[in-house]
Amino acid sequence: MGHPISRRNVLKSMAAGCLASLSGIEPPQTEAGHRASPDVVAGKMTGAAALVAALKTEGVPVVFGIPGAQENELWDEMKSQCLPYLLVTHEMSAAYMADGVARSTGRPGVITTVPGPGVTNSLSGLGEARLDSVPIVAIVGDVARGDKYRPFQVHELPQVGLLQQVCKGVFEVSNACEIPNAVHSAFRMALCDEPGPTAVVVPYTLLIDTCKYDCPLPPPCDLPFDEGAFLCALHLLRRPGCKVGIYAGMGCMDHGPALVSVAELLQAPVATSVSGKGVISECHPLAVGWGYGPQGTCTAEKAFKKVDIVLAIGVRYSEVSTAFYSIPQSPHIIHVDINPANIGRILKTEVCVHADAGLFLNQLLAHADEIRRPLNNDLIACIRKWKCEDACEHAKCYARCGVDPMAFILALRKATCPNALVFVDVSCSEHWAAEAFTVCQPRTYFNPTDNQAMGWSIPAAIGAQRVHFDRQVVTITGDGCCLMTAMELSTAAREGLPVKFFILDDRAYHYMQALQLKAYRRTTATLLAHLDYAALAKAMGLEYIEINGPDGLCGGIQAALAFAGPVLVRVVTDYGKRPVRWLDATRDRYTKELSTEQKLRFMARLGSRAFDHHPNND
Ligand SMILES: Cc1ncc(C[n+]2csc(CCOP(=O)(O)OP(=O)(O)O)c2C)c(N)n1
Ligand SMILES: [Mg+2]
Repeated sequence: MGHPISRRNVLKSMAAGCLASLSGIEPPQTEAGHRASPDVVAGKMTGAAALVAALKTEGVPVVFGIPGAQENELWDEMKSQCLPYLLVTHEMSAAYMADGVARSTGRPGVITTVPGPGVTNSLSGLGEARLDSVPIVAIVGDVARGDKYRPFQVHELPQVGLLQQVCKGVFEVSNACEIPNAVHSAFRMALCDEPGPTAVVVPYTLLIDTCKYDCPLPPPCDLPFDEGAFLCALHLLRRPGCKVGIYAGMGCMDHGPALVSVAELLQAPVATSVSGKGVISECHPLAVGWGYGPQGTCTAEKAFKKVDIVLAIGVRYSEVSTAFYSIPQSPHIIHVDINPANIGRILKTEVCVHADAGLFLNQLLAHADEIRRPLNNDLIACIRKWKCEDACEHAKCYARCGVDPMAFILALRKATCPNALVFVDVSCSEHWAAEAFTVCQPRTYFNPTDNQAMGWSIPAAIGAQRVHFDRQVVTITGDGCCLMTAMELSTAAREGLPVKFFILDDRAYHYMQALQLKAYRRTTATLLAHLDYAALAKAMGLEYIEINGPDGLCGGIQAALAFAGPVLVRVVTDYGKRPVRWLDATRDRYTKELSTEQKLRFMARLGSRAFDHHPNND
């Protein structure tokens, strides 16, 4: 699948003289007459030119955002220096797009916003990146500060203070000469230790100031490795007869081969967090799927019941990943993470190792002979059997009319390439997909896990498609989520980005209904508009396909994937009474923590509504 070059894009490129750089000719000079060499910002130029040159030295593939009065100098300079940009419809989406770039490449995604509403609009996306450890760099314009400051300027909010609430670090520039180093610092901080979002705040007046620069790229950051704690972990893992289970998270994403070798050495089942899906192929005989408690796959839960030591690497035991902390306490836990603040916070942990996951795994491999276990054919046979049982469970149909969501998830997996990029939104389907969508390659399965920002998948998929022109990119999005970011469909159409947007339409927030019905025996504020999706697709400029029931399921998916451009696919969905393991586990744990008085009040309320045959729903 080639990236379509639209006439508009060609004109845009010609205007910028970009065709020359596309064809391998030297990059053009900036207006100040200076070249941005690959790893240094050098020479006399404006603050805007230096900012763009710094972004180029960082290898930024594209910047997402919306221009504004304070940012026009920057946008003009991006065009002059052929730094690709992508106009969005809302800054929240810009941050989600940058998130899609970052998760799929491992490099920071970049946005630029105006001060005030541009900043506040972007906060949901930056917040998701913060809680999910995703590197994003936000280049934020500010009103005039310092001696240029005047009261009552437009967009004069406390940008720095707002951003500090969700970013790992905010770099406030007070002199144009500081701009490239501020950008480099923001990139380093976004990537180093536990990744996350950072921001560079530049008063607009500095973009037109001129300075003489000589700012080389700083060296990559050091990786932590606590040797003493590693030796304690090694000591525990050497214990003869001890059965180990590995729980691997996003921190292992770029260390898959080492992780697999360690798992094979230890003959350890490997469970992942949701954001860790793909660190080991889920087809590997030792891979047991996501989670290892009552919330994850049944296979993982069963496999980890036999485990004495859990080796948790590059993973957090967050509320979402543990289903309200319902994950069981194992006899021994070794917890390895690049961020010491993540280690041993939720479960009783015997060995806390502050280390980079890759360094830790490679050190274990250097001690292979000390930890090697004999091939455990019994375990491998059990895992195979449990996976078959899970597959039988997933194949059950709960839908009475329309498409069963699990049937859709399984059919989508079957029809897509192993390296397809799959963006799963905050809907009931996220839990079914976490269990049943088999992921075989790293950085191919994405879900906004710990901020659970609805609507994330549509922009995130667009962002990823922008930097992976030749990959299949699909979303699994609920109709409620779609309503949050649907305007961005027009961006995909405008840019010719061939994302396949699968919208599971049940005309409701099923997730909320599932929660509310059990607790209140009625639903409140869960019914959605009956949208004309064909008209929506037409208005946005997308191809449209409708899948009404099981008969059209495979054909509809294949037709969408075969289409060269972006497609909106309405999947008429019936959730029926399909259970959600994650919800059940969360509910059980939550209920256990209620006081007796609270439990009695809940029971009394349920009892009083038990005989109400016409509940006051919605
Ligand atoms: C921004 C935001 N608002 C509200 C919520 C709470 N919430 C979580 S899932 C959900 C409903 C999702 O609806 P839909 O996309 O239709 O998926 P379905 O539940 O039907 O599977 C809501 C309201 C949230 N996570 N994020
Ligand atoms: Mg819905």
